[in-house]
Amino acid sequence: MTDQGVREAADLLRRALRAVIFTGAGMSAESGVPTFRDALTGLWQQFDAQALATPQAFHDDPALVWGWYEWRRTAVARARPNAGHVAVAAIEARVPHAVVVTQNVDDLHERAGSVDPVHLHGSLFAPRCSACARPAWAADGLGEEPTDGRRVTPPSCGHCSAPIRPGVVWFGEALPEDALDTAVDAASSCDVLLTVGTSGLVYPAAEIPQVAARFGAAVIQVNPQETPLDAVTAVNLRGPATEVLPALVRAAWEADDRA
Ligand code: BJW
Ligand code: ZN
Repeated sequence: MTDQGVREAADLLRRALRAVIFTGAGMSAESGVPTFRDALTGLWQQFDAQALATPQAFHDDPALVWGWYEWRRTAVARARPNAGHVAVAAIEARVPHAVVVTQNVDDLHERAGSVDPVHLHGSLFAPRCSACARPAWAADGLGEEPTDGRRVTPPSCGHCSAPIRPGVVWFGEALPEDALDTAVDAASSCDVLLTVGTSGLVYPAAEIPQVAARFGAAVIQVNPQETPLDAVTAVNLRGPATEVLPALVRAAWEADDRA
């Protein structure tokens, strides 16, 4: 991250009437929530995505999949929003029309004060029936919370008795239509799209910054690593979210507040 890059990005944000803040797993990494594809620490380095994050996996071994997601849900419940989440909420509060679009299944944006973030890949906190799709959280209870990745038999739907499944989007599944429509609409009409902590490898979510660029928005990227989104990025801020985002907020607005 360079001072000039931060100043350029801050100018773009300060002038924006409409902004999209598009986030991925790197946003929550410094809260202790692992990313998927980082070398060494990424979930897909340690766990087999095909055996855990597909409809077939849940069909074949519901207790393995449910137990793994309960372990992750418990870990997220113990995590706290970081300074990056707080800065995102501050940007959202400053830009007249701002929307947070996240691929994350945690609730750290909400807990940092973001208003109604769009969850493209669902939520760890919204389980539903695998057959009739009725929400299951309050109605069916969840039993004990495991502290590791052991197998846990999922609860049964109070309405049709089918197993309850995690409310996340697995590989090969369609994204929630409302969420994707809202994200595409916002991306196609924004002045600035700020992408934070995503590898930009998973579709259709990775199209969101590309749509914004195609419709003339300036794309700002916050990521310590290069990504395929570099191709559509106007300002690249290479660094961790907890350092770059607060610096961006300070440069965009806090100097004005002191004047
Ligand atoms: C930091 C940082 C710090 C680290 N600060 N940054 C071939 C080509 C194109 C597409 C396909 C293909 N083969 C299959 C597909 C489709 C597939 C796909 O895209 N696969 C690709 C992997 C190739 N997509 C799907 O299947 C989607 N559905 C679909 O296409 O449906 C079609 C359909 C239509 C109609 C009817 C039916 C079907 C669904 C995708 C669902 C993705 N689900 C997951 C799991 C969610 C549940 C769970 O949590 O378990 O979503 S996979 C995982 O990846 C998760 C994430 O949301 C998603 C994106 O990952 P993200 O957030 O980018 O994380 P990482 O780890 O990849 O990157 C982290 C970044 O952070 C890195 O860049 C770091 O450098 C950075 N970082 N520390 C800032 N401190
Ligand atoms: Zn049901």
